[in-house]
Amino acid sequence: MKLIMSLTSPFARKVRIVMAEKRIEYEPVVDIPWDAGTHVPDFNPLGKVPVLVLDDGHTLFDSRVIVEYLDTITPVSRLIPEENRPRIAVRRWEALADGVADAASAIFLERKRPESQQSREWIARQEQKVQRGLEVMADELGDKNWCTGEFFNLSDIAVGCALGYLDLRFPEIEWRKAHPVLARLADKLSQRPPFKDTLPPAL
Ligand code: GSF
Repeated sequence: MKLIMSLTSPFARKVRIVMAEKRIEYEPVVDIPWDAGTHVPDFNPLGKVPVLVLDDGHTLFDSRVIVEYLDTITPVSRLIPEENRPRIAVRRWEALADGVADAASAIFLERKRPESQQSREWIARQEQKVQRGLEVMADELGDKNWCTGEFFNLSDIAVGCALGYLDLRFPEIEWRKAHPVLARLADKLSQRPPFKDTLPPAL
């Protein structure tokens, strides 16, 4: 199996952590979607990473579909509950975390444009999504050990990747100070080897 990825993508990191937690072997293929010679569109018409390329050539995207597939191919470390209500709760956490990462990624992209072409309104709109998302994450985590309660699962991986992406791209957003419960979770996650081994390279 090949994972087409970038070292900074929070969505690719989520997949890489799932693979490590479930002991799934894969070949990483770094391909930056914005590079002139990228081959990402040949594997994903949406031109986004991550993309999982199976041994028979079949491709899977986006990261949510990839992690759902990975959780089904081996019983090692189940990360998505099978029962309906707990499963939906985990997927909703993943949607919230991925949405924060999406909004942060949109700000990062907008800031790559020439200053005169950047939309203040657009950036402000995305910043509000990030802030509201962080508030809801902190509120719903509360003093629980993990996002959905007593067990570590995909929701914690998704939240950890979104928070790590904010650290990478927006150190000025002091989410640890604003939300100590998120800082506690992030510190616990950062001790896990899959998180240590996928830390984005310091820019
Ligand atoms: C989002 C992937 C994505 O935005 C998923 O896999 O969950 N819903 C998708 N990837 C970015 C890189 S990064 O911000 O993670 C990407 O590949 N952008 C290239 C582009 O052309 O937007």
